[in-house]
Amino acid sequence: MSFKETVDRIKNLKVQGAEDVAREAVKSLKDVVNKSKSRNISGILADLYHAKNILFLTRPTEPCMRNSLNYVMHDLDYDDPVELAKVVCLKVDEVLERFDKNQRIIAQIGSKKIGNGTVVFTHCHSSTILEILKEAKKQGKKFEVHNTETRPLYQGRVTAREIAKLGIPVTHFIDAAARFALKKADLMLIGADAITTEGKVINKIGSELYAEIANRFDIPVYACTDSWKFDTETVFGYEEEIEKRKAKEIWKNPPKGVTINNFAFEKVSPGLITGIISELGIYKPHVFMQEVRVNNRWMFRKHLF
Ligand code: RUB
Repeated sequence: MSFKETVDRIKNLKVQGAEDVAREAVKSLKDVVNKSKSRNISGILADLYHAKNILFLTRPTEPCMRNSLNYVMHDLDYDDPVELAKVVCLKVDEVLERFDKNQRIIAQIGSKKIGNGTVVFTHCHSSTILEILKEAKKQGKKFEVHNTETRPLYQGRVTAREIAKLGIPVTHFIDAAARFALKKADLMLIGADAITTEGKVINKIGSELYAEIANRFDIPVYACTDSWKFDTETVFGYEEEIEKRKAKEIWKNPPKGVTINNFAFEKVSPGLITGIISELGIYKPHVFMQEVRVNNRWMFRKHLF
């Protein structure tokens, strides 16, 4: 797929979910480096940086994409253009393999929270949650899932379809019925798009509302995520931007005088989160952040920003 096609697919939400967005974005760097018309290192690097900046703007609330691109682009200190292209492609493959490996680890850890008879509540569509459910099913556990439709774009339908395909019983609720869905649940599992330095987890709009309800019913809330969702820029004062999408996703022709607010995500306060399940283990948000720092020192080099 060409770089331009990738940018369009991410912008037009043909690809969704933080990790899939990051995967596609990072893969497109291969296209950039292989098709670069520049003959020297500085020209190729300029093409790569230009591509990175375009990708950054496709979806503002996606630090996993930013971290993945930064990983490929850091320490590209080569004299030979052929060698540079080779290293970029190798690093892209490394990032993709890392995502696969980490999802398997998160699935192993997360599936331990699911037992026979557990009712899991989830919202939106997260590839990470799907891997956890798949793993629990593979282990022979008999459990069911409650999920919400996730207006306005109905990613919850994608989730329900995939869960049903796995042979796991799933009951689908409209968003406003989430209290009913949660009342009978034992566990709330959500994905994450971003985690800030204050330990806030940013996920699909509705996530904090449902976490508040879960807390009221004493239902544990776990955010399940690759550690690369951590937004290092928040350490240096940047306020994670919440993506605001087009009004027409909610209402095509609203009457004059009606303002529509279409925030795609919301911040879940750390106090509502029982734990963050990542490839590093299960930690409270503030401990998670320390673990991310220790395990990903390259991420915190200020020159990347
Ligand atoms: C998707 C969403 C998902 C996270 C995590 O929102 O909120 O829960 O991205 O997904 P959108 P994953 O559909 O707007 O991208 O676990 O696959 O990274």
